[in-house]
Amino acid sequence: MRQRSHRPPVAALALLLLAPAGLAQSSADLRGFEPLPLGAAWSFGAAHGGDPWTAARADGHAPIGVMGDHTHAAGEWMVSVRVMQMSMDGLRDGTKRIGKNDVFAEGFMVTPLEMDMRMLMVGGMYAVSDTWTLAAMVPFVEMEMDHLTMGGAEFTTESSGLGDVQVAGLWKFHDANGQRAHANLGLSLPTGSVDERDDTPAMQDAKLPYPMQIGTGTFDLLPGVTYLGQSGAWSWGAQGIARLHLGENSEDYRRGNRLDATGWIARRLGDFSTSFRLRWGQWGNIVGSDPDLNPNMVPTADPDRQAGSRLDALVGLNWYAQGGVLAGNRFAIEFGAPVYEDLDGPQLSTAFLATVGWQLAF
Ligand SMILES: [Cu+2]
Repeated sequence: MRQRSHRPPVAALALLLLAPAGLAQSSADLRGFEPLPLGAAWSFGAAHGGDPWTAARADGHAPIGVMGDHTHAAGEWMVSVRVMQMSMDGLRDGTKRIGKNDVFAEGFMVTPLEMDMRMLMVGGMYAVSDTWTLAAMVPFVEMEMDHLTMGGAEFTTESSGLGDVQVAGLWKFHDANGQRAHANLGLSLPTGSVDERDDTPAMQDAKLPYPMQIGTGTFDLLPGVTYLGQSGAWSWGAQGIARLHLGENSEDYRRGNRLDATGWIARRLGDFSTSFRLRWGQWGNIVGSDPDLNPNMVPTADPDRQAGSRLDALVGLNWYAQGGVLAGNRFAIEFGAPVYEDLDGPQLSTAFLATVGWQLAF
């Protein structure tokens, strides 16, 4: 059902700017088990005389699912590799679970059943100065979606290839008293395909619906802000990033803008650290439509059934090797699942998310 229009990008940007304030508030709730002066750290420039923020600890990088979370010292390089998996299973309309027969009852001939997305993300960072770090990320994406037709036949479609390459400038504008903040000025390039095809029972080499396309097909602005703090064995951070799609792609549409806001807290334990993170994402419907897709066939082909919002809870483990041949290498894993999901459905519901990664600065 199209019950609601999602918020416009202006509201998204306002939310983005409020994200760090929102974390500050939720952090106050954590003070019950926080033995360190976390609360005192929240006002920028507060003169509590803490040590400067440092990346040289296991929790000196954010949970591995967060991108563009830190800047580097002038002249420093970093390479990273991440493998991410997102699995969707079953259907939802609004916040309610629905069954496959509910999709057929709405007049669709086909319903999606489940979907897996895997991504290999290769990243590079270079700090041209202590305030400016440049970053690039190159994703390789692989997706598969299982379907059921009204007649009872199951089939799977697949797509894979180079995704949208991202470049970014990270501008550190605050660094004092164990706290840092930087602006994320990112740009996504339309290097990923928006013309993925596969065979379906209805048609050979059919255009795949929107969620199975690898790229956005548009240049996308990724403005954001990141805040980091450390005190004793604890660290925390928050990041808000919008994704604003510019223009229209070669298939006559552009994806709905999206906002991601996340906040985390981490505890250092020697060369290891553990983290807990919440991530809020919301995204709009597609503007325009791909003329090759029939929106009455399957909900994934309907430009007005793509919007949604989701809150994920994730736990992470980081290891920053300090000795031996692996000295300086970081290994990290993060795993999570939605705790809230509201979809302009019928849409596939997210079951879990996982990221495994390696990072090395030199
Ligand atoms: Cu880095």
